[in-house]
Amino acid sequence: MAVEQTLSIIKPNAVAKNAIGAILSRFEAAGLRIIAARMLHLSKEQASAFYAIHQGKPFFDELVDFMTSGPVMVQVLEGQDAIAKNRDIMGATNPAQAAPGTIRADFADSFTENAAHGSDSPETAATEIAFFFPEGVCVRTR
Ligand code: RTP
Ligand code: MG
Repeated sequence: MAVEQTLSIIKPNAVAKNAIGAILSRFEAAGLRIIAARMLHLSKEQASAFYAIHQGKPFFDELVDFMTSGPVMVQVLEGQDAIAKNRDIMGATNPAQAAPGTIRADFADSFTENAAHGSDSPETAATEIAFFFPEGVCVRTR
């Protein structure tokens, strides 16, 4: 296991439910540290660029519409095995298959409106962190 950084997004449906604190608490309780964070309302251009890998797929337009429907909370999580750990805490992409107690089981409304995003590899984590934090992330001081 290595110390990793991963990009996490609390999606618009979970922000609308007032669940930012509840979700961030789960990351912290699992030993992940929030080392950068910002809240923003994505433009169509930003959402399309962030999800460019899914361009052309049947769910793409719905995904972009959803991701631009309200503000999102974006954070960088750091810790041992952070990429896999975050995806475990989120649960399966399809909330119907998400294990009880996971973020998606508790806060998703549909396959598209599934409450959270997490990077899926060290390469995508680096790209996604740079997308939202081009100035870099702050360093732990204690
Ligand atoms: P994410 O990127 O958001 O962390 O989710 P993921 O890796 O678990 O899933 P991915 O395959 O990357 O899909 C990205 C997001 O697109 C929406 N989606 N909808 N209705 C559908 O069939 C469908 N498939 C994907 C979800 O919001 C998913 O998280
Ligand atoms: Mg993905």
